[in-house]
Amino acid sequence: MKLSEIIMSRFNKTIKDADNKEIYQGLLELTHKLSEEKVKENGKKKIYYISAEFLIGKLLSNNLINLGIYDEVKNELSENGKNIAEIEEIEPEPSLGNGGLGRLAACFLDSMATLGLDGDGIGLNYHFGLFKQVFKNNLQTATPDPWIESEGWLIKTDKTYTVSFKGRKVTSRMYDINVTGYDNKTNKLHLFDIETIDESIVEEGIDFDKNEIEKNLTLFLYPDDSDDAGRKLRIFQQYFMVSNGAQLILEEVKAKGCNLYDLPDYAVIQINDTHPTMVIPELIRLLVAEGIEMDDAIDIVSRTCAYTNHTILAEALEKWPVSYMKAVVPQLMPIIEVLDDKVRRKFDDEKLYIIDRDERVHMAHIDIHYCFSVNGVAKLHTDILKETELNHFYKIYPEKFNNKTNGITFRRWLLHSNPELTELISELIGDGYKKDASELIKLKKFKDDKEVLEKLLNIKQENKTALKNYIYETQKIEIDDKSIFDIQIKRLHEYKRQQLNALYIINKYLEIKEGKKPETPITCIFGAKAAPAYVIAQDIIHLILCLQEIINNDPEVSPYLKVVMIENYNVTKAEKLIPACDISEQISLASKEASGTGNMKFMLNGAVTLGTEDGANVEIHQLVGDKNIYIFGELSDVVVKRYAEASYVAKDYYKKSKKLKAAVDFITSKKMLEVGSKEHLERLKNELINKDWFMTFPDFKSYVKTKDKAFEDYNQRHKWAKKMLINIANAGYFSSDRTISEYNKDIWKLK
Ligand code: 26V
Repeated sequence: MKLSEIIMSRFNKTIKDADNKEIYQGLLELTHKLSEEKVKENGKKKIYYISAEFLIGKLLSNNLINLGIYDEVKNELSENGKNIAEIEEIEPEPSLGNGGLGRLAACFLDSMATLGLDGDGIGLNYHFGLFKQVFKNNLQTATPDPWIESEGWLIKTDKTYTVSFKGRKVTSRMYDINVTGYDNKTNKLHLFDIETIDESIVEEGIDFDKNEIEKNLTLFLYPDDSDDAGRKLRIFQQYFMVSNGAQLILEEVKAKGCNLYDLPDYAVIQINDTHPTMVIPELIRLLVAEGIEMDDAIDIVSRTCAYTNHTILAEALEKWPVSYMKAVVPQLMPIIEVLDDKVRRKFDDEKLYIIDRDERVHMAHIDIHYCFSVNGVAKLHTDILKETELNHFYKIYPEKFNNKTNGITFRRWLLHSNPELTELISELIGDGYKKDASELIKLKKFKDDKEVLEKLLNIKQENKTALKNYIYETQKIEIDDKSIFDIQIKRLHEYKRQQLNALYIINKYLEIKEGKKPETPITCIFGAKAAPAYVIAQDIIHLILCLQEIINNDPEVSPYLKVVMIENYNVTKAEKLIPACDISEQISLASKEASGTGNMKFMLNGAVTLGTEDGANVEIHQLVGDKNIYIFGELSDVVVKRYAEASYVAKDYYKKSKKLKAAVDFITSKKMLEVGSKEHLERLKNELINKDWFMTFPDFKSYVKTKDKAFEDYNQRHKWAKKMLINIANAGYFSSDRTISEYNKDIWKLK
């Protein structure tokens, strides 16, 4: 089947005469057909990856690459005067995730299909995704982010299930998205939806009536949970996801002839963070309904489910009040009580209980007691789980704990997003690295090859120019493509410390004002969405937007320093930002970033990391060595100790350091108040001086020093290019193919 034939039969036109939209639809049809031909199952056991988020990004190019027809299609289009990049623009990006957790799930699906594993995703079909970020008056506002079109990647299936909540039943419908592996099979991402959804109930911004479950259940990912109705809605969503998932899984294994006692031989369920935890009691409930004894059902499910922890932040570990559970899913409570009772009979340590004395259900505790595997997502993170956060669990179940350092799919984050670099690498070491990423290490032999280093610098420069143009087109901000591109793109959260980066920028601004100019101009780029109800995160965005306005419009400073806050940061924008980056900001407070995956994407694209010894930065540091990374800040054991002793007093640092004080005071300076809101800026400043919970002040000095050193080193272009090359050469370890092979070898054990 050829594209020209599809377009002729659909529109009665040649490619030349068809418009971009028609070509896009033709490509959709072609891709659907080719990927559907590769749907197959290899064995009896399947891995089901259940996740509230799947941040899949646009799929067209990725699918064409994985199906091996990208170049052919691109050439055919260009012979007919069409540009594939313009056609890619037509595709809407689904915002079915928040950050790393959701993007990881998408990379994992790609790797499972690429490795030929039978592995399907199970999630929800949110009509408006997370939200679309729009800046107004230097503040973030949120609007719906629709992505579902009459023709797109979603395939409506004929599968429907009944899901019961207290006092009501709803009917679901399963939609599928094909997940094409690279030169391999096709798997499925199953997204469940409700038949009675009503998009029209969304009013101002992203507000809607939270009580009308039949109409609102799959409108948004992470609906506002600042009130009771919002929190209950999250439980409705989670149960809807897992109940559909559990029914699908049981149906599939039965169709394969599974006796339900043998479920673990047919299915393994990976629980991605705690959002899908209710799959455990739900499956137990369904097995009991099939006539299996409760104790046996618990045993079967415990041998089927595995749990991944993605954070040590206490506020992110879900604890649902028993009263909410009873109000939404009363059928699960008796089972959860049995699960808790078993724990209480075995252990007399309260910290291990599932239901605590405040009558809250600790979702992670259900996972740890009733899964056969518990994994962290980077070496340091798993060590902290074992030694500190989950130490009391590790002591009783040492055999369950294991590490699986995260990874990224190189198909999207190199082949698709950086074709020029891909071509250079292939020219130097052949194509083998596309299937076996560890081959990238072969690049090391070019570390002193001037010609290769020159080519690397040229590719980076081209990508920077492309980004400069993109930023101008989309946000009308002019930047200098000869400046250093320093980039921090990730969810907005205090622990990730965008505020530390902002303090550096203020410090640099004040220095330039005093006449101390950087040798090479600097462009500081941010991209981040903040949860609408997260007040301090909103204030930090406000700070960055105000700095953008002040600095970019200051004729004295702007030739040397610019600030850009990318609006509505998403996967598509990341694909343009990452290949253009010189310095990758990974500056979380040590111990708090479980892994990070942006750090890996930047490294693979030849950016040099400026970071703390946190998450996977530690592993990057080990691989590239001291000379090829900029490390600063307190170490995680110091941080953990400070929290334990509650010994940190922000004000002491503020009083002691003149530079720090000047930077913090600038937040509420006259200049800032001219462009910003007093309420937001004062609140942020007070928060920093009186609390600074994520300890930016103790790291300020070493951050400034290390960052300045990086900017200085950047000027030695060949030395810098060597750092770039060594980063790329060592990135192979962070392929999600490696991560998924480890999951399979140690946890899933599919043949
Ligand atoms: C969730 C929430 C939700 C409620 C508001 C506060 C809050 C704070 C943090 C989180 C984190 C949820 C878990 C998560 O997204 N973890 C990320 O997982 C990535 C993939 O493993 C990992 O690379 C990131 O380091 C980790 O933050």
